[in-house]
Amino acid sequence: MSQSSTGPDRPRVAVVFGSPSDTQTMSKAGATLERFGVPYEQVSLSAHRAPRTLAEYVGQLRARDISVVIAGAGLAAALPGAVAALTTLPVIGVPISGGALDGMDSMLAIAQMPPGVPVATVGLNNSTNAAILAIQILALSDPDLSLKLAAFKDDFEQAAADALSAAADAGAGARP
Ligand code: C2R
Repeated sequence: MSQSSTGPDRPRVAVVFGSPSDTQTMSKAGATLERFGVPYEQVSLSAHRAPRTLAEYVGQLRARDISVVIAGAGLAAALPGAVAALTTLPVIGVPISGGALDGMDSMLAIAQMPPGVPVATVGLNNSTNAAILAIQILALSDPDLSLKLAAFKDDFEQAAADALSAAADAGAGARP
């Protein structure tokens, strides 16, 4: 298990992934959490390879005031489901591409959880969306984060409006 966390504040989100080889894909979650000023920790820990260590780690999350777990894994991705089996915290799963089936295996393994043990599954390699969803969950009881999310969504509207008016200007300029 390798573990790191950001800054002096207590982490609110745990970003867990099955192998150090997943680090690059999962780093977008960390970058997004940092952008919103959400402290997090990052842990490489496999359910298949180290089940007892995983159980011990997950068992302590709630007492450590972690609120959401983001879990990424490729291939026969047991990790997100195993985390969800071990905690009542919300778990967001990130399927990771690679291997003979290029992520179809991990996508189905993470999404197709049995009733009673949900894992909120985002798109293949989309750890950015996992972080946004984690932030949306935290924002339910954090007005500052809620404001930051509203500004983030407004940026999309502004970019679309800017693109529309640029296209209209270019069209007007092209007329004879
Ligand atoms: P290695 O590169 O370490 O061989 O891992 C990892 O998430 C990674 O994408 C290859 C792939 O195996 C995945 N893995 C899992 C689990 N442990 C490792 N899906 C697990 O416990 O679910």
